[in-house]
Order: sequence, then structure tokens, then C-alpha cells
Amino acid sequence: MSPGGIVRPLALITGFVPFAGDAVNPSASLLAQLPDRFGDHLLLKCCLPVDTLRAPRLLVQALGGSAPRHVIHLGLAEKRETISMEMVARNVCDFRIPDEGGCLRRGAVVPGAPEVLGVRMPVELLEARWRERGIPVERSEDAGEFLCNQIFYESLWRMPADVGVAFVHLPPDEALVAWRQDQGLPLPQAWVPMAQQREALMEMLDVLGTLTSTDV
Ligand code: PCA
Repeated sequence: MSPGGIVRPLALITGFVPFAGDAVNPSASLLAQLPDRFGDHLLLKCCLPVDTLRAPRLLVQALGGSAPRHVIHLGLAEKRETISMEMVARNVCDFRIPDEGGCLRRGAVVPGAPEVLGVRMPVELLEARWRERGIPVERSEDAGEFLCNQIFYESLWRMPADVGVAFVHLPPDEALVAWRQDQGLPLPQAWVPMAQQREALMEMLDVLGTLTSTDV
């Protein structure tokens, strides 16, 4: 418990809705499968719009004044072959397509703030667990220049320093491949079963849960 008697959630986990004409986004699918509790720990969940203005507002709403121990953002990286842990967020937006509000944003995420911010997570511990379980997860140094990088940067910049912040980019899953096939659209070059993507996140939560206590 916090001094005020409020239980601090283990994590706020976010995903993004489908975008760019797709009907599936593995990050939203994975979010929808998550429980509200992980053991004794409370989880907060929030599916964000692919909208440069509305996504940050919704994130603040989801926090509802609470301070989770960790913020874990999830998003689709459709050209990736494996799950990846983003190591840095860059203070730049250079949208390749307009967001849902029609905004083709270019420029700094936070004017005057540092060019690069580093992930705040026990990355090596997490990697050891994933390796142990045979779940391939790579490091990435490039979260892109679209909504995923933006939200990652904003959380690293705005969340208190004792809150862990990570962005996990997910590759396509079988549902996205099936949908594209159905629509006669070009298929992604690789995909990872949703069951494995889910397992990667559950193992991550398990590691974070053992590191921390809800009685903060
Ligand atoms: N992926 C996009 C935005 C939403 C999503 O799931 C990105 O990588 O920026």
C-alpha cells in the first residue's frame, strides 16, 4: 500500500488500435487477452488511438492519477520478424502516413527536450528470462518516427523517474496474416504466433512482479 492506502498497480500496459487500413493489430489483440490482475498485482490496460493528440490524452486518463510501477507500451512493427525491445526513444516525429486525425506530424515530440532517452527497464534480467524460456526477443535501437516512438518518448519524459518505461514492438501474428490473405493484400514477410507474443509479455510481468512489491 502507498501511505494513502492505495495499491500501486504493477503496470499500465498499452496497445494501439489497428491502423493504415488493417483490421488487426497484435498489440490490441494481446492487450484484450490480458487479465486485470497478475497474481496479487493489479494491471491497468489501455488501447490507444493512432492519433498524435488523442493518444497522450487517453494515456493520462488511463493513469487516472495512479502511479503504476511500470508502463509497458506495445505496438505493431509489421516488418519485424521477432518481438523487439526498444532501447531508445528519439525526440522526433516524421510521420510516413497521416495519423487517424489526418495529421502528418513532423518535428520534435517535446520541443527543447533531449534528442534521445533510454529505456528504463531491467533489460538484461528480462532477456535472461526470455532466453531461458526459448522466446526470441531482440533489442532494437529504432522505434520509428511515428506514434510508437512518440508515446515511448513522452512516457520516458513525463513519468516520474522511479516508473519503469518500456516499448515492446510486436511482429505480425497469425490473425493479421489471415486477414491480409482474406483481403488479397500483400502478406508480411514473417509472423510470430500470438501465443508466443502473449507468453513473452507474461514472462516480462512475472520478472517485474518479483522485483517489486505492491506495498510501496
Ligand atoms: N505501430 C505504429 C503505431 C501504432 C502501431 O501499432 C508504430 O510503430 O509507430
